[in-house]
Amino acid sequence: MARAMVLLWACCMLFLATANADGSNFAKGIGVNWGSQVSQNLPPSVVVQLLKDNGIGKVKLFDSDDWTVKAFAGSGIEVMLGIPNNELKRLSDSYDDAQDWVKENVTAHTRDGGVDIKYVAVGNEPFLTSYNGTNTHTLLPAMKNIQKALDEAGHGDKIKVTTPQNADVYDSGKGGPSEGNFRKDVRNIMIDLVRWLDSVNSAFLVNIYPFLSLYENAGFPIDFAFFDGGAKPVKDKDHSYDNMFDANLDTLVWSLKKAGVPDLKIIVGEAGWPTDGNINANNKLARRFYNGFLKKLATDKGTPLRPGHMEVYLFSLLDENMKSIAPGAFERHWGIFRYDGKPKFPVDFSGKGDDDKFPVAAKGVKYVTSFYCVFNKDVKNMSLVPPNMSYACALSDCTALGDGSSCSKLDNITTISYAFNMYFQMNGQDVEACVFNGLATITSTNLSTDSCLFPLALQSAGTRLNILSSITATTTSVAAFLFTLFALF
Ligand SMILES: *[C@@H]1O[C@H](CO)[C@@H](O)[C@H](O)[C@H]1NC(C)=O
Ligand SMILES: *[C@@H]1O[C@H](CO)[C@@H](O)[C@H](O)[C@H]1NC(C)=O
Ligand SMILES: *[C@@H]1O[C@H](CO)[C@@H](O)[C@H](O)[C@H]1NC(C)=O
Ligand SMILES: *[C@@H]1O[C@H](CO)[C@@H](O)[C@H](O)[C@H]1NC(C)=O
Ligand SMILES: *[C@@H]1O[C@H](CO)[C@@H](O)[C@H](O)[C@H]1NC(C)=O
Ligand SMILES: CC(=O)N[C@H]1CO[C@H](CO)[C@@H](O)[C@@H]1O
Repeated sequence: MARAMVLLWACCMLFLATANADGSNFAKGIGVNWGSQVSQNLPPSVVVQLLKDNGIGKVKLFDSDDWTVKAFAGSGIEVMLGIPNNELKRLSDSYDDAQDWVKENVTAHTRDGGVDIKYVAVGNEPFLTSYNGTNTHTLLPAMKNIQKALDEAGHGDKIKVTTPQNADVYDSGKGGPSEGNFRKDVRNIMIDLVRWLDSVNSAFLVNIYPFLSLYENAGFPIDFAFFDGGAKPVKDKDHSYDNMFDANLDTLVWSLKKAGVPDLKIIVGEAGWPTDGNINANNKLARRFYNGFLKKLATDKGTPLRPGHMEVYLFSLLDENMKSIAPGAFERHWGIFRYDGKPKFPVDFSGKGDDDKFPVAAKGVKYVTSFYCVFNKDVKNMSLVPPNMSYACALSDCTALGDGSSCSKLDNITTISYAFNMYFQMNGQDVEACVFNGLATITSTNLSTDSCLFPLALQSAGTRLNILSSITATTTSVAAFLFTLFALF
């Protein structure tokens, strides 16, 4: 009997090994998030090719921008469309609007050979406590309206509505996953929501971040954030957890059980590791996270309570230099690839665990000319520097200058140049953006160091965001962040 078990086990392992023999099937099942809060976008056609070159088969978007979505037609890449939180009220109030949304953003793309859409993600982490309940009563009605409109347009069998939730919608208490339950202030609505998802055969989409647990808790055992052992296991009933991801996902499984939908499908909407803007955000730890995670996913081992294949969207494809940094400076550095589609560290998307393999870089990326905006060395009176640097950083991205970040070791003068240059590049090298009362000048000299990149702007046909309007929302946190920088002067 024991021998039979061993044989059976050996045969399964062999099967797994063959199934992943070339890795391409595994990578096809992997998804990535592609956000667009950037000063200049990579063209969608370049991104589609980047995904294909790396064998990645799924993408999750945060909106349904027509220019972006149509680039995926005929690509073989499955697309999850997004609806931003600020659309929830409109779509919950008006079924007509939901119908129009489906017509314009789904039906228009799904003709034969069109875009392969399987999910519409309604809202993005709409129940974060920081939203003060703004979306509590609009989310589910908006989801129902969109699903009904999908059904009536004949897409309902193939395309399902879901909603990406931050893992903070459930807590585990002290006793581990089995004490899991939805957060008190949203419990009733979450129960309605998951029962509805179950009734329409959709899935629960959850974002899980071991990095944030480490960032928020000084005492968090760092090895527990990764997948290569070394952490003291957490015991819970019959199970033992040696990594935070599994424990967190099983906390959700318990919460679903308690809500009466133990078998509701779970998809991981976001999981990843940032590379800059914090002492624990760097290429080395990101590489450790992704390689451990992808190897684990490729075994189809799952978690103790949800063994088997797991559908996952990595966060994120590219850095986003205009994301809000209210949660932390690392927010703009989640990309597996840099802003320009160059890989940052080795990642083996085939899940075979080849720890030295770099992903394929984006092809055909066009930069503006090789000019940089730097501090003007003729300036003797430094008193005007801090307010101008503050201005430059508030309206661009200086997150790489903070403590423990990639550009924190620059000398004082190069630090000023870094700030001026970011403002200049994020404004598409507009000469007006390199004046600063005569404190700055344009040069062709590249001041980058081994660890600190002075980026060049991308040539972009589609600068979709207005820098000024979107930055005002983050000025307070930028000011707090700059306060540290100005200790320099
Ligand atoms: C389709 O999606 C886009 C981008 O998310 C949005 O701006 C637009 O309002 C949507 N169309 C309709 C008719 O709602
Ligand atoms: C939530 O409430 C806090 C405190 O009252 C406030 O500072 C914050 O701006 C509110 N956030 C939103 C999104 O309304
Ligand atoms: C530097 O400039 C400031 C502001 O223009 C001025 O008040 C200050 O006197 C100047 N310092 C010197 C040494 O010139
Ligand atoms: C600037 O220098 C850095 C570091 O040496 C290098 O990686 C980067 O490609 C250079 N930029 C350009 C435009 O040559
Ligand atoms: C650079 O800043 C440090 C404080 O962080 C200060 O001690 C030093 O004098 C500054 N150097 C120059 C050249 O201003
Ligand atoms: C572009 C910019 O912010 N320039 C400022 C530089 O600092 C001086 C003194 O504070 C301001 O007058 C400029 O507006």
